[in-house]
Amino acid sequence: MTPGRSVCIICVPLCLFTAVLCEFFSLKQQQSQTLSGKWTLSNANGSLSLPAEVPGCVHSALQRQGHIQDPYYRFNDLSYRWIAFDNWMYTTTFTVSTQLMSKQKVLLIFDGVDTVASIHLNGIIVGKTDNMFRRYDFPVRDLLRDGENFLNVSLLSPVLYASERREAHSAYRVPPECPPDVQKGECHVNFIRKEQSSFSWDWGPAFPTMGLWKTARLEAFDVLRLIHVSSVPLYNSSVSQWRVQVELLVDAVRETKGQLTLSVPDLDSEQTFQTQFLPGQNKNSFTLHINTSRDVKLWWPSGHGDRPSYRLAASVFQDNLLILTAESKLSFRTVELVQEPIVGSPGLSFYFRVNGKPIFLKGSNWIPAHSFQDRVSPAALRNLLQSAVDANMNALRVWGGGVYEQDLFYSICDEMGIMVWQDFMFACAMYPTEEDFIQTVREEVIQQVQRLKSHPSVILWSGNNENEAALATDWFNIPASQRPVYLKDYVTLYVNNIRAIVQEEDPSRPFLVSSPTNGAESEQEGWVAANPYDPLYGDTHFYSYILDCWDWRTFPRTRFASEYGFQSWPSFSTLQPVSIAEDWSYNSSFASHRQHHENGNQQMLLQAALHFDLPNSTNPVKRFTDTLYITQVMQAQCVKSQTEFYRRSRSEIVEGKGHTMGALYWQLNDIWQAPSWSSIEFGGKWKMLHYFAQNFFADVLPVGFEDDGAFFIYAISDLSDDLTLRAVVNVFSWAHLDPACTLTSDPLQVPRGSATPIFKQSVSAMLAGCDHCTRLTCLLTFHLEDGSGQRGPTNHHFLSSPKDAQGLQRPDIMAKVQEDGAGYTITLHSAAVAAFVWLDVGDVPGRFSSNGFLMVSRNTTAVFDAWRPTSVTELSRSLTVTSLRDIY
Ligand code: BMA
Repeated sequence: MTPGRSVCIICVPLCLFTAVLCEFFSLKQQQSQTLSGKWTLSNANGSLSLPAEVPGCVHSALQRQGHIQDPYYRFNDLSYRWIAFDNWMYTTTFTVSTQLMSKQKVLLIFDGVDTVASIHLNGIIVGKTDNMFRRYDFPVRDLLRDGENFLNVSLLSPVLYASERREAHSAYRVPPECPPDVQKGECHVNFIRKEQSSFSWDWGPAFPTMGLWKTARLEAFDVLRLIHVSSVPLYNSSVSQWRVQVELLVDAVRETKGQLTLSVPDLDSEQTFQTQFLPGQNKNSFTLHINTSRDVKLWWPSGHGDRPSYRLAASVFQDNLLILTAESKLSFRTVELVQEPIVGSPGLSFYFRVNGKPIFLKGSNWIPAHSFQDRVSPAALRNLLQSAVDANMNALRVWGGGVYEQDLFYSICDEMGIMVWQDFMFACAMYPTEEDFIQTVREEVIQQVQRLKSHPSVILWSGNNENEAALATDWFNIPASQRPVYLKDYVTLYVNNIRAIVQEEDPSRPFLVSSPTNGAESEQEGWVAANPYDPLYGDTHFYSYILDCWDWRTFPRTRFASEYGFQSWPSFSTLQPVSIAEDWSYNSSFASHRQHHENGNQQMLLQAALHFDLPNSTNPVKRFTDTLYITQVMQAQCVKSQTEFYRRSRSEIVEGKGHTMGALYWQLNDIWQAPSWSSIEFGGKWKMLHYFAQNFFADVLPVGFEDDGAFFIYAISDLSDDLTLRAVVNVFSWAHLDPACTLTSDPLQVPRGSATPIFKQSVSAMLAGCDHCTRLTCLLTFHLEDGSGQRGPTNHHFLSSPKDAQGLQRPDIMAKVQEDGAGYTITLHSAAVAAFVWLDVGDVPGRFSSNGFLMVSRNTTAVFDAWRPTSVTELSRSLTVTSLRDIY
């Protein structure tokens, strides 16, 4: 029995189990005082002075106080450019208790300063900041006084700062200097450690924010302060045992010896360690061995099992007194990134094995949910992540041009089983490597890895977005003679610093230097491969807006597709609050202002026109809304065809290529109301693509395609058990609502985790067997079934472009909304085959059970899940139904 236990025999067990008592112990020696809340904000010449919230930013404060309109309204991003060219000061006053003042050490802590600031307390400088991704703490005990204390944070214009840093870097340029004109952005963002997309991106506006974007507080203590506790489980397969690497980050005022007990009560595991906390040495690591006769329950990604967690408790005693307690949530899982030779193929595999099981990653890429992070509500965050899992995604890549997301993001991913591919925040650029830049990045990386490494959802660290590709394929016209300079900088930053830190801080998960990369092969080639897009190695990003997206031959048969996509416009109800009538045309200056990708608006129509008739209504607003609709149809169908190609390439090697094990399309969410690659609009409304994703990411899915005159179906299964399935194909005529004929395959075993060819017929033979069917008059639907009925969704295959189809009629769909126990049911009655049937209830927030579907029966229903109270009357009034034949 430990001495601490004998004295504190009642308190200790209680303390371990109740938050309240734990606080009691820490309160005795540690005091915290929030400095969040109302501050005053003023600009450089004092012409503006206003109340401002902390956490928050200058733009949000200006809007809340009525100094500016909604920054997202129309062209306001241009009108409000001045904000980020000014310097701003946040000030507050506060008093502190004598109790707090009497502590040995008092720290002023900022969890996030955006970005370049000098901080003064009672007129004396306490420190400077230059990195929005770091937490800062400054000792202030001797500067505090009785009565009022004055604290101010002076922020430099991030735009001017970035440009000064660029000027100072005179030896060679660090491209790109500026974003493309079409982005209407600011320059030199790579010189400032700040959300890179805040200076504009090809889907987002330039709002270079400034502010205290996370909480601020004072922390006072006499002996020790716990900064952070993390726990990383590691599995030793040779002895089938787990151990947990526990790290206590502790700030010690003086050398403090004690006895630490670590325990995981539900696994009967407990160990005691002698500890010695030293000033200036925060990190204290311990290994707890899990010796239990009980099964350690594993954390699994969504679709593959449960997500149990355990409670890890830590307590430190000194001279019979409890001096520190901490708790951490602990989930057990292993993750490996497998890069090994494949039989019958040159190159290397590239897939994730979680708990020993190869897992196909299905999902998309995450960008910041708002230009102003203070406006990302917990509810909005949860809604987006729920939308991801509800579309059968199991993975998201937190892309390197945004922010390391807030804690809640990762907690929700832990809970929902969303695997996170975590980039470090560097994107599409070269970066400087001066000593102070490297130092601030080092601190950023240490802090972020320490913060996030306990989350089982995080499965990979990745150094940057596309910077290997930018160097390898010379995006920035770097003269050959200067290339070694940039290569050296690249290796310095991502390999010698970031990679080295991650390997030191977190041995539990793989690290990739870039995305796309050839992984192990890139390393062989000195970290920058000749062709980082090589489909035989690593991951790829692939975009083509010109090639026909219905033709799977245009897609790279990659090992892992971490980015691909097509743009579309959001719906009218999303655009309406930020626009006026004169903006509602595809050729308006508003429509081109919101498009940040060169020729994006034309590309969407050109791609759509390959297969669809374009809107031609004489009513300008209808023509505009029909155009928004057709861009969504195009995007949904393109991403479907590409994703299905990747999923069916899972088990095959064709000409050395294949074994694809991931499909993460670009991009999940939007930052504002504008055209983009997203499947979810700003505000949470699902685009047609997101409804399609529900199907194309389903665990069991039939994928149909044509090759050399034959129609094939592959049965895809992500399940853990083998299935016996057969494929059923229905041939429909565009002109009739009843199937023209039906074909069925023999039952076949579909192994777990596979893509198995299950059906093959020559198209001409299929059509010949079906009355009056030609490629132009008929289309196919198909599904899989076993003895118990249909497995997975019904899919479709067009035998010609719908624009060439013969017999497609106006369906005159009638819709009726009813309320019942399940919510609001919409019953549709159609007079004809209808494609891409789209239900829209305008600005009533919520989503349908399915949407954008093909109607080959007279009647169908969809359920609307409303996100706020509504009524049959409101929904009936708001509901519009559009299908392909209604727009021309
Ligand atoms: C990718 C991304 C982003 C970009 C997207 C669409 O390469 O990494 O930089 O927004 O393409 O162009």
